[in-house]
Amino acid sequence: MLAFHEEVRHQAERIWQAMYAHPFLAETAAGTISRDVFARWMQQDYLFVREAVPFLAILLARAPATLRRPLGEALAALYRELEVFERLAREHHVALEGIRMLPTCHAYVHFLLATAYGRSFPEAFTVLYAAEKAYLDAWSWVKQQQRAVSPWQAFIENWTSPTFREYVEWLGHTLDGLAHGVPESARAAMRELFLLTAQYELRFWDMAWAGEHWPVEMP
Ligand code: MP5
Repeated sequence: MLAFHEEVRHQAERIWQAMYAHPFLAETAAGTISRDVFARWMQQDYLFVREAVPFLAILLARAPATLRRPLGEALAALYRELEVFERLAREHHVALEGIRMLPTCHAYVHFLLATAYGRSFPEAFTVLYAAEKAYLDAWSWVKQQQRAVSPWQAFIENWTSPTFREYVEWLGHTLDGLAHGVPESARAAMRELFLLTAQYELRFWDMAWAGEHWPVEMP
């Protein structure tokens, strides 16, 4: 029998395959991705990670006492990650200030915050697991495929480090425990949220790759 974290990942198989087939990841691995496309991802992901701070902080405040310390450490890791963005942005002359969220980034971030505030803790935790698992797998795929060091290597290393992998494994096992303690109706809600998060992950690569616009340009 599959553990719950394996079951949710398994039901999202088609989304994962679409992610692995995404040109953004293929071109990042091949080293052919254009600077402008990569810069767009970087700007939007910087905004995403900045808002992941309140998302995680709300989860931490609602967490059972045993989960507070590891979630607190994850929160501190977000600030180290923001520093990686800031360093690479300086090195590559990418602006991180004065950037507005594109529609997908905006929707995804608000989906995170809405689940953290409005859904049960196990449901919100599922969203955290899905987002982290998607990044671990996407960047691990890039790392496996790459044949030469990338100018963006620090990002590849960030989400493929043994520490990050262990964190995602811990999230998966913790999710199993949470799923065990709730009724089937809540597990169904968790499965649905995993899928939705995975869909947003895929959309995020689309947004970075193709660009996106609000319907009417804003001042
Ligand atoms: C993550 C991320 C990983 N940075 N961006 C997206 C769109 N999804 C997932 O989260 P973290 O907090 O950077 O590890």
